[in-house]
Amino acid sequence: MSSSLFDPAQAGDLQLANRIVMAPLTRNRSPNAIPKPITATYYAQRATAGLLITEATAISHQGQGYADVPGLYGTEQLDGWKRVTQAVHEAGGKIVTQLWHVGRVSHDSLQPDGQPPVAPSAIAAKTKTYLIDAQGNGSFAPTSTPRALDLEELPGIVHTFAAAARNAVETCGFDGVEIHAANGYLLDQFLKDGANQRTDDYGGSIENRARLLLECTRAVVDAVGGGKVGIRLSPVTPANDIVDSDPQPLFDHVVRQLGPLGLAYVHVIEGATGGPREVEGRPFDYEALKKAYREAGGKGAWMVNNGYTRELAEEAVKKGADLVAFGRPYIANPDLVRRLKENAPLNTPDTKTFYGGGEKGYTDYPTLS
Ligand code: 8OZ
Repeated sequence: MSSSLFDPAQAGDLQLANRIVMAPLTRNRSPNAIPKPITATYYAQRATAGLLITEATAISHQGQGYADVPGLYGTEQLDGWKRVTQAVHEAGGKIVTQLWHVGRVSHDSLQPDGQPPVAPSAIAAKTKTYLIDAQGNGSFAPTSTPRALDLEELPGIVHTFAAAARNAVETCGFDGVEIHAANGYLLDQFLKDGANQRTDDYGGSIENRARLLLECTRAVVDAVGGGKVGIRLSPVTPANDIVDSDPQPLFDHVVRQLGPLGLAYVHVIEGATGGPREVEGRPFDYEALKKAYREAGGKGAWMVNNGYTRELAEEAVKKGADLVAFGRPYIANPDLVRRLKENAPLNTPDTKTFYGGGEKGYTDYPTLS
């Protein structure tokens, strides 16, 4: 018998009550990178999801690329996250945090000592970041030109991913972590030849471009155990000005290497993040990707994401997806699981309150009575 969206599922060590996942969603409500009590309320309100994935969370100050996003380093930041995991667990939910290094998608003003952001190569992304001024007004600004990381700096990046994972699980009480290797951020920049023009062991061939991602993933697995680790990939998204000339063999290689690591799940953004599920000029075979992962011994849950409706999600699960992540619907519908189950109408998210602000558009969306 095929499964339904509302059936329980296993993802590595994580036993999930259903197959509906809250996708990571950046909300810019954590000044000084510290999650506030209201953030605990926000996630706890959504705890009926099979799994909550937090908004992307910087593994270090250097890994930060937007105003008021949270971090996974420093006592106050970790204390803030402890409040969140406690609230979610009290509400009966499961929560992992997303480990984030933005690479070049940042601004000098957000970096330690106002230095340029770091990247595989000194190529600026034609994209914008989000800044908040001293008066609290938010605005979008072009990202700064990065400097290329020295070869000697890369072990430090690997170490920082692992340290953040340990902080997340051991100190904050998260059920696991998700490595953000999507959407044109640092690990995706190393993967794709539009951003990586290195001539050392981390550039050129597919094996070389995948090296940093795989080293970081293995280090995170060593730190917290593979059954608590997921990874997010976006083979063809144009988000943050990222492109690869030949993504299929690149990502087939990546998942083949991930296969033996015993991961909890692989989270795949199909198409353009938050946009069309097909990207013109960038065809991709996601079934082949899944097959490559399974053939390499990958037993993790296969999580799909991007523009899923109730109908599309049910169909995906029938066809063998294990988990379906919902983004925007989760902003506006804390009780999304119930609404999908009852086929009830969904609240419409207010785009003006996506990034920054307080309770409005965050913790004040109504549930069904
Ligand atoms: C929207 C705004 C800022 C960041 C991503 C972390 O695309 C993000 C993000 C999304 O993965």
